[in-house]
Parts: sequence; structure tokens; C-alpha cells
Amino acid sequence: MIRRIDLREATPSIDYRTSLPRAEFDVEAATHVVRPIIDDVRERGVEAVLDLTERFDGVRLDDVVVPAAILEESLRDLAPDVRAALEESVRRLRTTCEADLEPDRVIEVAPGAVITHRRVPVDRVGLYVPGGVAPLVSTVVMNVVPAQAAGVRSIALATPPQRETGLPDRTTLAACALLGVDEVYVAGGAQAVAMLALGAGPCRPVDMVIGPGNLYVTAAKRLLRGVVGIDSEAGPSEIAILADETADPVFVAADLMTEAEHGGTSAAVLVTDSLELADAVEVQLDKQVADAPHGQRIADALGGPQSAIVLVNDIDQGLEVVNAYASEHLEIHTRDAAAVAAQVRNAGAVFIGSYSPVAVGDYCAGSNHVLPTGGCACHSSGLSVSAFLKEMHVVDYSREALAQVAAHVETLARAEDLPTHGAGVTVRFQDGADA
Ligand code: HSO
Repeated sequence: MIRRIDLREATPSIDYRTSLPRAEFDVEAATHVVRPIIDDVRERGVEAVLDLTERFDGVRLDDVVVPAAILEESLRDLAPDVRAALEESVRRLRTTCEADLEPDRVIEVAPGAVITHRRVPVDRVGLYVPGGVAPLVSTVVMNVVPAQAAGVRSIALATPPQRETGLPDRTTLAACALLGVDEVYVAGGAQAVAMLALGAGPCRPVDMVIGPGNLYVTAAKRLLRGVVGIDSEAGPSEIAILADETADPVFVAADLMTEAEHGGTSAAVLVTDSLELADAVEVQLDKQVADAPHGQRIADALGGPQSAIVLVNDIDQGLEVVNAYASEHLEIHTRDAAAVAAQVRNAGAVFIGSYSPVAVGDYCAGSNHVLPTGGCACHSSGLSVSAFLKEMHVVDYSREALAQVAAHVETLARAEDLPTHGAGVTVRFQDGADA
């Protein structure tokens, strides 16, 4: 079901990034499909959104707004165990987000010359929550909580309709109500991203669009980046596990399957120096996939070219492989797992030992599940409050402090042949200028 890649004989000069392929996710190709959709929303506004909803979601709506009464009703009808789980998820994530908030930094670079790094929240954020294979209610929590903690004043959320009701998934709506998000639109796909970014009908344009989605949603975010800020481009889910012979094959198989459950393009990669573990995990995968309710899509993901059991000589080589792969999620099931985890440089999130499974990170760990995919963990971070904070530099110099540096400013202005820049300082110290 899952292929093997044997790197035990690899030459030292090998580039491990090319030994582990990723699933096809051609965002650039999708931009050709998405560009006319964005243009349509730009030109015809909400009418275009309603027409595109009919075309892609199969329902004709009169309005894109989800009424407040529906949001309240969805929360009232929410099963108590789901509500309790969502509340705990919110509580834990809020705790880490609030701990992340830092006061402004005030730096005196010379006497009377003060620079303040002020962190200012983005004013208005648009969150896209997909319907797709599964209603990602936890995605509401993972995006809204850090935005609120950062101080974002206005959050608009868009999520697609269900064909039968013309309304979004009820649990998603309940999560919105629970978090106090009251501006919710029923719209999906690229047209929803365009509506948030450009504004349409009742939806005012946002400053930043966040949230996961399929290829077309991602292509829309790529095309609209610059008009708005975006969080990241979310690709198919990934898990890598670095394990030695001390790992429990039952747990390892279960965790490979966790992310594979998102669909056939998800990646599940086990990197191990133990042939016995590799064999035992394969046996477990056969057994557990057969029992899994979504066994087919899990099997598709495990059988795809993006998933593999990778054999290495030792954990040091394994670390080189996982650092090159830069997985969205990385679990460490080895002796001294914390020490091994400390050597990880590239991963969206790292899960240490047998009792930190990726599943707790997806829902309730207190960490964020919006993480860089497709190898982007080598340069990007998961979502956190800082994604919603702009750092504004505030310059506050006294007359004396400016006098001290005036000659340098004038010299550099002359060196660039921008004398008027220099004059902006000189004018303040000429005879007759206010002292
Ligand atoms: N694993 C997904 C997030 C998620 N999992 C939502 C379950 N629900 C991407 O990291």
C-alpha cells in the first residue's frame, strides 16, 4: 500500500529534497481558471458571487449574508460535547496566543533619539472556511482566536453553502457564534476569496484574507496577494514521522493515517532506521486502514507517490531527511525524542514522543494547526498572533539628537544626489530657524 524509499546507500552529496516527491498541486495552472472569476466579482459584485455560487455549488441564493438568527440557532442546537470540545480548544489556543503578545519595544539609539517598534493589528480580516471533504470547524478556532488575540477589530467569514439547505455547515456556524464572529457570508471557492478581498454587496473589502482551501481558493489568494495580505498558501496536508526501533508501530500507523484522512493528495512519510519497525508499521497500516471509516481516501493518500516509508542508516541521517523535507507536521518517536526534536530546523510543528500525536495538534493542543506545507516550513511559520500584527516604527528625536546626526544625513543625501533630502535637516538649524 505504501512504497519504500531506501536511502541507506545514498551518496553524501544527495539532495534529499528531490528524493521525496510531493503531490501535484499546480497553483499556477489554476490561476488561469480563477482570473476570470475574480474579474467577474470585481465587475459585477455580489451578483457575480450569487451566479458563481449557482454554477459551482448548485444552489441559487438571494443573498450572501447568513442571518444573525441562524448563527444563534446553530449555537443553541450545538451538541453539548462538541461545544465543550470547542471551548477547550479555544481556551488552550487563547492561552498560548495571549502569552505571545509582547509590549511595544522602545529603543534609545542615542541620547534623545528614540525608536519605538509598535505592533498594530490589521484592521479587518476575511477568513475562508472550506466545506469540501469535511467541514473544518476547528479551522474557525485556529484562525479566529489568534486574530482576536492580536486585536483585529473586524472579522468577516465566508464558507460555502450545502446543496440541500443553501446554508453553510451548522457546526461551522455555531463555532462562529461561539467566538463572536457575526459577519458570516455564504459563499465558497475563488468567488468567496474575491468577495472578501475586493468587497461585494454587503461585504466590505478586508485587509487580509486567511484560511485554507482547494487549489482554486489558493490560486485566488495568490492572484489577490498585494491587493490584500494573505496568511500562506495551504497545500495538501502532510505528516512525517522520524522513528527508531523504540517506536510503537500501532501509534505510528495511526498517526500516518490521521493526515492521510484529509484526502488522496495528503502525504504520510515515515523515516526510520529500523527495518523491523517499517515492517510492523506496514502490517498495522493494512489492519487499521481496513477498519477506518474513510479507508478509501486514506489508502489513496498512502498509495500516492507523495507517501513513503524511507529507510535510513541512523537517526542523524533521518534528521537530514526530515529537515530537507520540511514537513507541515513532524512527529519524533525515538529514544531521547526531545533531544532529537531540538535538532529539527524545518517543520511547521514538531510533536515529541508517543503522547503528542498530530491529532491533538489538529484540535486541542494549544498550538495552531495552520502550518506551512509543500516544503515552505524551511522559510515560513505557522499561524500565530504575529501574522495579524504589523510592526510600525515610530521615530521620536529631540532637537539635540537631530543636531548630533544632521551632518551624516546631509552627507548621505549629497552622496545620493538628493540634496533636498539633506535640506530637510539643514533647514532646521539655519539662522532664524526655531530653537
Ligand atoms: N490537519 C489539517 C487541519 C485539520 N485537521 C483540521 C483536522 N481538521 C491541516 O493541518
